[in-house]
Amino acid sequence: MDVTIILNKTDLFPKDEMDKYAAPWTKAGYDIVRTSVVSGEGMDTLKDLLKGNQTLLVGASGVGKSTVLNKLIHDLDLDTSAVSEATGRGVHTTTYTMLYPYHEGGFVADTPGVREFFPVLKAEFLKDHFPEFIEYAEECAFGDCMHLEDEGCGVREAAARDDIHPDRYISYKVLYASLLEGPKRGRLQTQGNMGPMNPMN
Ligand SMILES: Nc1nc2c(ncn2[C@@H]2O[C@H](COP(=O)(O)OP(=O)(O)O)[C@@H](O)[C@H]2O)c(=O)[nH]1
Ligand SMILES: [Mg+2]
Ligand SMILES: [Zn+2]
Repeated sequence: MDVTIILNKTDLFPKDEMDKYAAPWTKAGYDIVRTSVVSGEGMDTLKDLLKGNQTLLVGASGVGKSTVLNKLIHDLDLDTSAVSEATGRGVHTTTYTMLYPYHEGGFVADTPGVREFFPVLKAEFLKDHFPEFIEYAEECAFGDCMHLEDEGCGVREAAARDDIHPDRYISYKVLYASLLEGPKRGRLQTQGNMGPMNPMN
């Protein structure tokens, strides 16, 4: 599965602000595409990404997922709505996940936005989802190092030297702690069926 990070609404922010915002993922080696439905920036790149692939668009409510798809796919007319002035957050306009055929080949799914992100996975496997940690993990004193506060942790040292973006290392530790704690009530309801097969149990 290939991951591309899309930074939409570039028309609303100065470039240096976007650069600063993107820095943790740029440094981690992710592909980043900057887009704007208003200026048209990045739309051709997005089309190339969709072509022939099965794509899932994921992101917070209000970031523009449905608007972007309306622009890219002929005759598509998904509902969109302005970010709430009262809360500054997106409104959950899209309420279900739906797969649309892309006219140049492939499929793309629009998804309801998320207000909170909670991966369903065991804490011990979280490190495998931070690809830039791998080369530094080889320097950890212990093979089963979880890259927390241990002495002799290559990942922790790399973050202290800025070889790993410190924000990514902080994200890792915050996510790790929340995975140990498990989902909070209320979050559970957004996770679908948390049956006995679920790794969180
Ligand atoms: N300025 C600007 N507004 C955008 C852009 N893309 C989407 N929007 C607006 O952002 C709001 C939320 O869009 P929507 O597609 O409903 O977001 P979704 O919840 O991610 O599907 C709408 O008012 C859109 O018109 C963009 O590139 N630039
Ligand atoms: Mg939507
Ligand atoms: Zn380590």
